[in-house]
Amino acid sequence: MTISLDRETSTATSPTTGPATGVTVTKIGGRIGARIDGVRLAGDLTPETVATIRSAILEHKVVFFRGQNHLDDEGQIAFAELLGPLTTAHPTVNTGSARVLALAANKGMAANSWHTDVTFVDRVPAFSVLRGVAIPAYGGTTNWANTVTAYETLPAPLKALVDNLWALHTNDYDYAAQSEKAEQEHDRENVFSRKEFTKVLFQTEHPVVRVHPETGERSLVLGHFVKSFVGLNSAESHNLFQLLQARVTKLENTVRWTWAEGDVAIWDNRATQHYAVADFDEQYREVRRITVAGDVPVSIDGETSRVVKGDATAYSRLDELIS
Ligand SMILES: O=C(O)CCC(=O)C(=O)O
Ligand SMILES: [Fe+2]
Repeated sequence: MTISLDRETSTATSPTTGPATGVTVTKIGGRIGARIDGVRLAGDLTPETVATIRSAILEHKVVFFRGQNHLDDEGQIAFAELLGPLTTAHPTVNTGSARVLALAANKGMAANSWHTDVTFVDRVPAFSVLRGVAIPAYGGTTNWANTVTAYETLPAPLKALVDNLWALHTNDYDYAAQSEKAEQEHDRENVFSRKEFTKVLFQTEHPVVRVHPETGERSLVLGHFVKSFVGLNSAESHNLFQLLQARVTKLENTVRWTWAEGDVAIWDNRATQHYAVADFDEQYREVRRITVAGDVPVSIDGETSRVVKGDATAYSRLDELIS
């Protein structure tokens, strides 16, 4: 297997070269996103290359690799394991593999609303590694938002409001409020159903502001799994959620990726939300996700998230985490 670490790279777009030779990290948005070139993703990357990739993810929140068409599920798993121990594919959904969540759709998809992955459990994943397997000729882009800059740019009164706020997250969230035809789409062949998604009920209270375990940055923990804010009624929760989410998803705070087959996106799930756009008509689209385990969020005051319902120990282990 060739690892093209010593490849010549262009400096035309002023990329910053990391300590790993030939690997370039090129920023693609003001607040979020970078493309990494000069790496052939695999399980045998050098520690320097892994460190360069990890620090690029932590800095830019989502990174993109083009041309990783050599990867199959095993290769994707072997690479993802370099970032830390993996979770199972999902706490409730099984798409035929212990580690791989295949998101396949030819009409709509489950991910066309803003979310952070799997926030309904206590141990929120650290990283998601997503590979483009079948990409439609148009549409089907994915957007990411930076939840650290969303927090940092809040005006002082809103910071004061969220600093002590907690939210209840659940996998039995309000689907109808997120998508006009969610039920129809979820019931289609190849798209996992709401019934499967909620076959075990999880509820967790997370601080709305968590302190990132690796960077120390504060980020907003919101997204579509939020059901309500602790101590607020549902109307108040709804209004406050809209206000805060609008801060997260403001376009200047996001980056949009147009996929090609063989692309890999990796995001820091502790510092982002994402949204896959369901605008590809009847075309087939398939992406596959491997998830790297993360720890239990900690508030500014040092309090950890509280499980209300459901046991996620089979999904993800808390020992052996790299961070
Ligand atoms: O389909 C996509 O682009 C993203 C799907 C998603 O939300 C995920 O992989 O976590
Ligand atoms: Fe997702």
